Amino acid sequence: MADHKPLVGVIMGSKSDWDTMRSATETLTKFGVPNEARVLSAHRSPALTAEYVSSAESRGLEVIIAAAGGAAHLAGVAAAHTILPVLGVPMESASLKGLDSLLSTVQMPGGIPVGTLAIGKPGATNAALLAIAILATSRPDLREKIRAFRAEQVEKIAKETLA
Ligand code: RP5
Repeated sequence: MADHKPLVGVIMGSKSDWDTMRSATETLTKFGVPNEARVLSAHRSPALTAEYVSSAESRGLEVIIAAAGGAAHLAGVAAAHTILPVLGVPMESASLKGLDSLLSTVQMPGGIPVGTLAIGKPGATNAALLAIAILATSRPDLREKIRAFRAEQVEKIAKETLA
């Protein structure tokens, strides 16, 4: 993409989420989608989080991906501060394996939506793919890249052999 201003903001509650959330930024970058990643906590840095999300639209971001674990409020808080689509990724947690994160992220009250993906890396990757699909509604070049990616998956499966 000619313009390198970030289109997708990937935020996460802790640096400990980064190992998982790399999958989101790597996927976005693979599709040539400019992105930025930040640690922002709904609980530990609420004002910074509100400031980042409130200014996201005016800075040119079109989608926000928000990852958090445990009492995972980041995606919901982000959605409360912007009309941009917010995709939530529940992080796998040590005590409850991410079920806590999943329920905290997915159970939004009617009126403020968060599109919630799967727990952990599959969710991080799919959040990026969904963000790309959202951007692709008005970008034919991205639509072609999604088609090519889907075709690659078919080709890979078709070639599988079992010993
Ligand atoms: C959440 O608490 C973060 O998103 C992370 O998944 C979890 C644990 O954070 P750390 O204690 O590892 O910083 O806010």
